[in-house]
Amino acid sequence: MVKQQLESLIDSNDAKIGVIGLGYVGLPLIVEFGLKGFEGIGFEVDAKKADDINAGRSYIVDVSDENVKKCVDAGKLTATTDFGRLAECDVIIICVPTPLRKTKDPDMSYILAAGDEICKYMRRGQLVILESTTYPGTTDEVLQPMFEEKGFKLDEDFLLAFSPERVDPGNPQFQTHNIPKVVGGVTKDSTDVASLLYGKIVNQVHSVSSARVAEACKLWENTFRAINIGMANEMAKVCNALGIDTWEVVRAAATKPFGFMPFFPGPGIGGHCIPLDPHYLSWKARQHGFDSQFISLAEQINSSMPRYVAGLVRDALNEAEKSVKGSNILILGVAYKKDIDDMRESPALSIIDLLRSRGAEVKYHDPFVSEVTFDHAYTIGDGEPLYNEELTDELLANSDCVVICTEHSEVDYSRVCEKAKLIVDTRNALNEDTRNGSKARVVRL
Ligand code: SAJ
Repeated sequence: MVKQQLESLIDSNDAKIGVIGLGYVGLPLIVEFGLKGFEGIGFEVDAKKADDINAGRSYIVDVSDENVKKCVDAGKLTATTDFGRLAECDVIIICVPTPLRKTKDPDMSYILAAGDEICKYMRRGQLVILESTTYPGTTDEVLQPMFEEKGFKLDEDFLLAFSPERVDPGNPQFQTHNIPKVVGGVTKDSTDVASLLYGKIVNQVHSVSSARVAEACKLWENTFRAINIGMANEMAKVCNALGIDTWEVVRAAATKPFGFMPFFPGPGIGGHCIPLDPHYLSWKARQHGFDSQFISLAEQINSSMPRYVAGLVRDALNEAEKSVKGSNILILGVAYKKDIDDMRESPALSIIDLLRSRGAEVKYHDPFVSEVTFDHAYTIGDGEPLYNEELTDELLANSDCVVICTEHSEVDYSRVCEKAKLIVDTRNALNEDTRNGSKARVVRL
C-alpha cells in the first residue's frame, strides 16, 4: 500500500517534496524541509520568483537569502514553472491564495488550478496536502473527486490531507518549526503519513480525525479574532458615547489573569486572513441552511469603522470651526497593521476614500509603503496613486488634521504632537505623557 512506501521515504528523508505556490506560506515551508535534508521542488506561475529562488534570493521577510542559498547550493531546492515536474514528487503541498470574490464568496480558482496541474502529472504513490485556508469539505469534496476521476484510488494509489497554514509574517517568536501543526487526512492512512511528514520539520503535530476538522479549526481560529475585534470596536463606540476612555477600560480588563484576552479597537480590519477567512465558513454554513450571525455582525461592525473614523475627523474639524471640505488631512500609517508594508484590505484605503469624497485634500506618510494605488473598488479621486510624503515639520504644521491609522514604531509621535494642530488617534499610539504634553488637540477612538 502507498502508506508504507511513503512512510519509508519520509523516514529516510528521501521523499521529494513539491510545494505549489512559493509565497509567505510556501517558501518558508519548502526551505524548512530543505534545511532538514529533504529535496524540494517549488512550483510557481511567476517565473521571476522562480528565478530569484534559484539565484539564492528570498522575497519573503521571514526567509533569509542565506537559507534559500544554502538549500539551492545543497541541491535541496529548485524552483520551476514547469508543473510537469510534479510527477517527480512523492509529496505535493498546495499553498495557493484563497481570496474572496467581490460578492464575498470563496474564490476557489487557485486551488482548482493547482488541482488541475496535479491531475495532469499525478502518479501512483503520492501524498497531496492542501494548506490554503478554505471551507470545510474542500479537500474531500473538491480535490478528492478530481484525483479519483483520473482513476486513482484513495489509500491504494494516493493519500490526501489538509493542514492549515499558521504563518504569521514578521512574528519574531513563532516560525514554522515552533508553531504547532494541525493535520487531518481524508483517511487514517493520510492522517498518519502527513503527520509523520510534518513531524520532520515542526516540534508539535496535532493530528485530527479528518480533513474537515482541520479545515474548520483554521476558520475557527481566525473567526475568533474577527468577532473579538468586532466586539472591541463596538465597545469603543459605546465607551465613546458614554465619555469613557476605551483604552483604559480594555487595559484594566486585561489585568484579569484568566478568562479574558484583550483585543483592541481600530480603524477597521485588514490583511489577507481576518477579513476573509470567516466568510469561507459562513458561505459553507449557508449552503447547509445555517446563517452564522456572529460572523455577519462582526463584519458589519468591523467594516463600519472607516466611516466611524471619518466621522471623528469631521466632528474634530468642526470643533475647530473647519469643514472636511478643503481641509488638508494627513494619514499617518496606511499598512494594515504596524511595522509591516502589507496594504491588503487596509482600512486606511477606505478612510482616504471617504475623506476625499467629502472634499478633503488627503496625503499620507508611511515608512513602509512608498505608493498607494486605488483599484476600482475605491471610486473617489481620479484613481491616481498617492505617494509617501516625507514627515516634515512643515507637512505636519500644514495639516488641519493628522489621522493615525497604523501605529508604526519608528514614527516620532512626540514631534507629531509638537507640530500638528489636531490628531485623530485610532490606535492609541500616543501614550499618556505624549498626549498630555501635546500642543495638538488629540481625539481618540
Ligand atoms: N486588529 C485590531 N484589533 C486587534 C487585533 C487586530 O483592530 O485587537 C486589526 C489589525 O490592525 C489588522 C487586522 O485586525 O488590520 C488583522 O490583524 P491580526 O492581528 O489578526 O493580523 P493578521 O491579519 O496578520 O492575522 C494573522 C493570522 N495568522 C494566520 O492566519 C496564520 C492570525 O491567525 C494571527 O493570530 C495573527 O496574524 C497574529 O496574531 O499576528
